[in-house]
Amino acid sequence: MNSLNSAELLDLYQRMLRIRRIEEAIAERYVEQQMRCPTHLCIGEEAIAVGVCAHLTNSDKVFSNHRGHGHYLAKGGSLVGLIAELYGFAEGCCGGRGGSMHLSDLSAGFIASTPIVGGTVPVAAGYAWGEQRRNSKNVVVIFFGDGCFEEGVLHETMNFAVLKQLPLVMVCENNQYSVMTPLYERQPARDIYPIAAAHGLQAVSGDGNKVEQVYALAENAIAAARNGAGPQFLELHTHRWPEHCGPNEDDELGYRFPGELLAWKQRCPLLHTGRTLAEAGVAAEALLDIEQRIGAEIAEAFARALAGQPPELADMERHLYV
Ligand SMILES: Cc1ncc(C[n+]2csc(CCOP(=O)(O)OP(=O)(O)O)c2C)c(N)n1
Ligand SMILES: [Mg+2]
Repeated sequence: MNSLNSAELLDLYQRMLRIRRIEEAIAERYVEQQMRCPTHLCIGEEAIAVGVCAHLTNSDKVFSNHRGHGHYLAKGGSLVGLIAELYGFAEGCCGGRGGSMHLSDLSAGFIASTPIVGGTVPVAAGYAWGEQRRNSKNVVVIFFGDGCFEEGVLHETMNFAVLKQLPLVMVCENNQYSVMTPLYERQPARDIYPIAAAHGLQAVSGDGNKVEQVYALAENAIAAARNGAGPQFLELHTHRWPEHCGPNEDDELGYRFPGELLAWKQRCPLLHTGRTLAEAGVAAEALLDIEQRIGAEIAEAFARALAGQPPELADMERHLYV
């Protein structure tokens, strides 16, 4: 179980399960057509957000992309703030103006997510430069996908981050797909992380569905970035279960190999960690108890969020620069 004891692993399990159940609840409610923003769920990929963010303090910073709910929750973002944001209510973390793909919660150190692929990457590097210039010891983490690795700005950012030895941890969630196009139709057959290493980042890869592996790799990377060793790169292999955008599964569309989704479901991060916990002697009741507490928390969060209101028309020009 690496350096994690059962209590620590149980805590990571609880965090992953919470994200899974929240995403499932969003999917269930999404079909009611009251959440009017495009929504990219991270079901199947929870271990990465949790294993990385477990090492971050409140003053460390996270940037994310279109698939950001898990990153936001793992960094300590408000659940009611997230749900209200999806409904477009003023109580949302962005005042109901952002929706699923534009989350921000400065009090949680979750600076921004945006759906422009690669859009937050240079901003995260700029933020890391600011932290460095302030001698803050804070680390900035940027989450992005394998598709984002094809954006020129990602490579410009890696170059600059190495030049300045920024306290930046770049986390590539390699789920093998950009929308419906598989990696092998977009990139030559090779790993991604050696290209980051060629830019001069310290780069490693691992199984993004094994939270203990993510935790161990992230522990090293975050400590190194914090201690002035320069930017770090993690390529973590995983798979998204639902359709690219929306609440459903889409395996019938046939862009995955037959059986591919099923094979990834058998590699479910929760199943894996649940098994490890059982082997370590953690009682099934402990997991059931967690399940019940999460269920109650989500029900209450939806009730609180749904009591919200859309932003006032009179506030329309607030938060604008000009
Ligand atoms: C610059 C840009 N190009 C294209 C798109 C359309 N788009 C939205 S998400 C996405 C897939 C990104 O894939 P990846 O980075 O691997 O993230 P994943 O969805 O797999 O988590 C694309 C192409 C976009 N939003 N921005
Ligand atoms: Mg992808």
